[in-house]
Formats: sequence, structure tokens, C-alpha cells
Amino acid sequence: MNKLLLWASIILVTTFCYAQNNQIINVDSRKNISLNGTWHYIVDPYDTGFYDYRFKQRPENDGGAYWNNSESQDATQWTEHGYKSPYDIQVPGDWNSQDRMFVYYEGTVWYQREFDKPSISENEEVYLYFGAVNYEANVFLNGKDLGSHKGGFTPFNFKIPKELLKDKGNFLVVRVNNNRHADEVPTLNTDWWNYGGITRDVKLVMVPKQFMQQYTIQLDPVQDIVDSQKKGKYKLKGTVKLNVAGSGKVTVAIPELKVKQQFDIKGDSLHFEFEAKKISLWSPENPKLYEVTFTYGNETVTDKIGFRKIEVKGKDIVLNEKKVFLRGICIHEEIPQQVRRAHSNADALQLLGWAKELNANMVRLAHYPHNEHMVRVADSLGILVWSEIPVYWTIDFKSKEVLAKAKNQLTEMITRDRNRASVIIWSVGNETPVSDARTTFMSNLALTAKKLDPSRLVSAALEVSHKDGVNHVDDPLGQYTDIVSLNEYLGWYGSTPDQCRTARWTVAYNKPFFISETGAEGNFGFHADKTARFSEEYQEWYYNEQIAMFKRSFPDSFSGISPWILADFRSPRRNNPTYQEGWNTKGLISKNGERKKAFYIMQAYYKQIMEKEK
Ligand code: GCB
Repeated sequence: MNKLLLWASIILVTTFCYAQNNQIINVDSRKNISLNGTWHYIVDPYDTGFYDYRFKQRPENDGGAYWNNSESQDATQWTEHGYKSPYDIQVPGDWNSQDRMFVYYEGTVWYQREFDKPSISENEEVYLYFGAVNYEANVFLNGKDLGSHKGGFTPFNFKIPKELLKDKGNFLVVRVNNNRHADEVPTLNTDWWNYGGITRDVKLVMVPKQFMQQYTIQLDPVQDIVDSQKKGKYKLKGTVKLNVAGSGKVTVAIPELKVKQQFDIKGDSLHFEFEAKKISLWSPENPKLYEVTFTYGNETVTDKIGFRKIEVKGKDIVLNEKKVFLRGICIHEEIPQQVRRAHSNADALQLLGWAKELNANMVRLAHYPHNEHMVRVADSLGILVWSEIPVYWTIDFKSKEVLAKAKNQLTEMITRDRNRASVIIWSVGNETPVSDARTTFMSNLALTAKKLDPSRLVSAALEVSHKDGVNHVDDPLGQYTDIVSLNEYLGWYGSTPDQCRTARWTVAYNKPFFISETGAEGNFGFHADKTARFSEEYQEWYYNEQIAMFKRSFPDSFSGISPWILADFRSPRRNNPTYQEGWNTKGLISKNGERKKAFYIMQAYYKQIMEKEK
């Protein structure tokens, strides 16, 4: 496609879809009540609670609708649904791990619980917040439709109309549906388990009628950090977004830096900047976070925020004016020992603790935005983060509606995490097959990410072409990304690891080159000759050959790797009856938490790199 046409179609599509973003960020620091815990459920594979027998959506007051409380009806009434024990389920949590019957379940499950009205003043409102529901959520309160959301890995919230809240026993019902569809994001086909359910925290959030929905603060990316360091003066820049237009003062304070600045806000948004002295910059070696408070009216929101600058200079990734090599590891949001989705602070500490033990300074959170604990723990441990949306493999690239869905997830991910110093890369997708439609679609996402957050890098796992025995990293999407990233499995899919010895590579872009995946399967405790697939020795051999190739023949733009993957994970695509049984065993750590031989190979390689950098 000619370039002019490509740009014209990008502009067209960009104008076409913009979702309104009412997301409330940093809910933990607001007045809130957790709705985590035991809920009731109904499994509804035919979606009977949602559609009538003509498969028409039920009207709101339909007695057969599962959002309505059947218990309040008297004994003479016909009723065919209800919520009670022992039909109990834990929130947050995927349903698959909570009962054998749910392991492979894809469809609708209704969740129900009650809550009492929180005490609020005249001037306050209550919002219902969900950290994530996979995939589609329809939320009903006291029989009224509060709204719906699609996208399994990003947060959303609804305002609860005051007149709807009863003092006691508010009847909350969520229809959760995790059916896969060709026109959703992700699509029908992935290499991970489609865990369904209310997988992250649920809260009531109490805020003033007029409040700060979102805010950002960061180093002005334009300044020269060395210069700022010399002068001992840094430029900070930020924004505040109110839920509705208003006027008044916003105060931004960073007590440790003795900063307290006041700004007038008019309309619903504020852009501010000011100078601060002697900031200790955030980095993996110095994960310094400052307490920052934003005050508007009666509300003060407190956050912990690090300040750093990330950029690309020629073929290097540069953090605070210093070239950085990304010693990465890919992670799925899964606790393998319990075969469930990760969702808590303790889960994040386990997964990122393993990454630290590997000597990693970076994680690729594959293939979708992980829960907020992960990025907050990464902030505090000093781990750089690649965060991604599930635009994976064969998305419907021709569809404007699908693009709008992908953009919505991208927007929600960036809105939630753009105050996290750890997050340095927004990834717009993984291994999407090259075509004009796909490159238009993907470049549109890359440009959207840049527009939403010009201070971070954009990437995607690109495609490689093979000609005359050479691997060419020449995917046209590379024009739009800051980093040229690539997944390669030389020696696992296809021939054996010694193939790396003769492999030749060319990279068509004068940009940092990153291996976003490489890996081979190995079963912990299966020892054999290194040529035996699935043995720990094969996996060890694979990593040895890979590392030798990185050292020997990789271009000088080589800026890091994130091997596939930290731990074994569940996948319905993996059906070798001896070695897989529904697991992708490319983990450096086994499903029971044991370190495989390859773990120690990567750990030693990263140590070497660290020592060289000293
Ligand atoms: C890939 C995919 C990843 C798979 C992995 C594998 O290229 O990006 O999601 O799980 O390969 O194990 O084949």
C-alpha cells in the first residue's frame, strides 16, 4: 500500500473511534469498601437468564431475568432461578480453578451478592468498580441495568444512581460471559487458558460529586536529564481530569521534595508544570518512589510515584541518559502451583520475586494487561515493565469495530498505569500476520499509544521473513514502533538448537532490537540425552545455543531479551499426552515452582551482563 494511503486511512480510523473514558484511577487511595469475598453463582450455558425462549433479550422487569431477585416473590409465584449456598464462588478469582466442573467452561456465569449502603454525605456519590472481568460483564443493581463492559483485563466503573441505593440488602448481579468470538480482542485463538470470572477486585468507591477521576505526573520528557541533574532542578509535568466541568483549585504536593503547588482548574481538565529540586531518579538500581498528593475540594488522593526518563537514542534504549540492556522474562498472569489467575499483592510478589531471582531487570507482561498489583510491585522492586494488549495472532484487522475494541483496551491500560515509573513500553500486540489491513490497524494502535502517552516507548512482537537462509527483521510495522521486537524459536519449532550456530540476521531498522520471546519446552525432573525433546537437558541446550548466538552474531542494536517464559502455564493447545497434558512447559520454573536447569543458564547469563555493566 502506498504510504499516503496508509496515513489517510490511519487518520480516518483514528477519527472514527474514540471511546469516552470515565475510568477512576487509584481507587485504593479513595474511600472504598471491598466487595471481594463469597458471592453466589448460577451457571447458565444457554444464557437463559439473559434471553427469553425466542432468544430475545429479556426486558428489565422480567421475572425470569437472572438480575431480578426471585426470593422476594411469594410462594405462589413461578420461579426458575435463585441465588443461595452452596452455589458459592470467591471474588476475585477465575471460576475455572474453583470447581472441577468449571475447568473447561466457557459461557455465562451469573454472580450475585448483597451489600448495605455505605455512609455517604449529601455531596458524595458511590461508584461500583471492577478491576477486571473476563470477558463481558453486564452489571445490574436492584434489578436495574448499570452498564456493561467488554475486555477481560482492564478496569471499569459505573456510577450508582442515588435513588437506586437502599439502606440494606442491595441486590448486585453480574452476568459474566467468557465466550470467545472472531470479532473480539483477543479473538478465537490464543495460547493461554481462557480463565473466566470476576478475576480482580470489586469495590464501592465513594467520591465527591465533582472529583479527580484521573491525574498524571512525570518528568517532562523533553528536558535533558544530565542538564537537570547538573542544575539540581527538574521540570515536572502533569494533568488532572475531573468527572464533570468545574472550577477551583488543585493542589499538588510532594512533601519529601518540599513541593506544594496550586493551580486553577477551569472546565474538566488541567495541564500543569513546575520545577522541583534534587529528585532522586527512579531506576532498577534505585526504585525510589515519592508520596504525591492531589487535592481538589474535599478530596485528597495519595499515590507513590517514581520519576525517570525513558527514550530511544539511535539503536539504544536509554534510561535517565544511560544505555540499558533489558534482562527480561515473559510472564503470564497465572500462579501455576494453584492453576489459577494471579490477582493479589502476594501473587505479584511471588512472580516478580522469581524474576528478581533470575537477575532480570525487566518483565514482559504477556499478552494482556496484568492486575494493578503487578505494576505497583514492579515499581517498588525496580523492575521495568512491558505492558501489552491482547491483540494476538489473527484479530479481524479489517473491522473498524474490532479496532475500536482494541483501542478501548489500550486506553484503559494506559489510563490505569501511566503513573507507574516501571512501565516503559506499551505493546500494541503480538505476532500479527503481515498484510496491509493489519499494518494499518496496528500502526493506528501504535499512534494512539503515542498520542495518549508520548513519554513511553511503543512496541509489538513483529514478524520475521526468511530469504536465502537469512532471517530478515523487516516487518513494515517496525516503522511505527520505537523498538523492533521479535519472537524467535530457532531450535524448538523446526530443527534443533544447533541451528543457531549458522543463523544469520538482518534488521531493517536503525532502532533497538529486542527478542521479545525465545524458548523451548522442558519438563522438570525429566532427564535424558539433550536431543530428547521435553527433557530439561534439551531446554538447557536450547538456551546455551541461543546465548552463544546472541553473543556471536547479533547486531549491535541488540538491546535485550525476554525469554518465553517464567513459569509453565495452562494452554488448551498443548496436548502431548506424556509431556504437556494441557500445559505449555516452556517455563524456566515448573508448574510446581521448581527451577529447571535452563533457569540457572539464564540466571548466569544475566549475571555476566550485570558484571560487565559494572
Ligand atoms: C509464541 C506466542 C506465545 C506462545 C509461544 C509458544 O510465539 O507469542 O503466546 O505461547 O509462542 O509457546 O509457542
